[in-house]
Amino acid sequence: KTDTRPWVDDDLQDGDDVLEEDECVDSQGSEEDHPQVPYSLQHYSEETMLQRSKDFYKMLKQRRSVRFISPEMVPRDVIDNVIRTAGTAPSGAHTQPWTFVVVSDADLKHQIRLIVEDEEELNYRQRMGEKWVHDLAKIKTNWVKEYLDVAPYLILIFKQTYGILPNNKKKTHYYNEISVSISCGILLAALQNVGLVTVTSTPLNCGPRLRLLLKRPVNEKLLMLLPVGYPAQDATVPDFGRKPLDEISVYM
Ligand code: IYR
Repeated sequence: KTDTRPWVDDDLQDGDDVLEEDECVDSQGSEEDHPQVPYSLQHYSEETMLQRSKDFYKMLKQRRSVRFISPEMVPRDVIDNVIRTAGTAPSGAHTQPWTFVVVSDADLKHQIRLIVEDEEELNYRQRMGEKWVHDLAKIKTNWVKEYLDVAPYLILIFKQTYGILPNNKKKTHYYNEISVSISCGILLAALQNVGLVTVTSTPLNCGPRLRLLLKRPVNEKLLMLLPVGYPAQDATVPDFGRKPLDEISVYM
């Protein structure tokens, strides 16, 4: 399978977007449509670079997965800008294969909660197995997801496994999973930048039901579900540290 589609990464199990033999896949755009244009970027002094690298690190090292979210409303314009920022991510052949579904409606949030808790209970009790559940003990997480009702926004990120061209033919979305994953990483940084919290959840087996609930087309698969808001007053997180530089890097 991967012989003919080398952009599919086996490790990511990103091969479920197989196109049937008889389904036409058109090529897309050409160099003429996108001529090269000049590009330049601010060239900071080394001192400024050092300061900026420290400041950015300081901001992002405060990011934690927070499961206790305040119901306080968050300005919609902020969420818009965070998603715009996520949409700047690089993507395979610039296909931008992402859809961000933002849910604030209480009723819809509750329906999402019912689906997630229904599947997660099965995950914890049956699908995940003893070892996995044991490994999660330190995070003190279970299938009860109160934050799905409480958080002012739920952002559900879908990867478009292929696109639809104006002529109705399928457009190949190269590396769609890693492209959308990078976009999610940028989204997490953008949330941190404005003082909002989330927890990266990838609800096992919930994708199809949530896709139908949210009326998303069949080419879209749920990659991540992020509850977004301010941290609750009494929020807590596990007392985790992070690996030091010399454990995560090798310079040669
Ligand atoms: N998706 C489940 C279980 C879970 C799995 C891992 I790996 C985590 O780091 C945390 C939770 C849940 O959200 O509860």
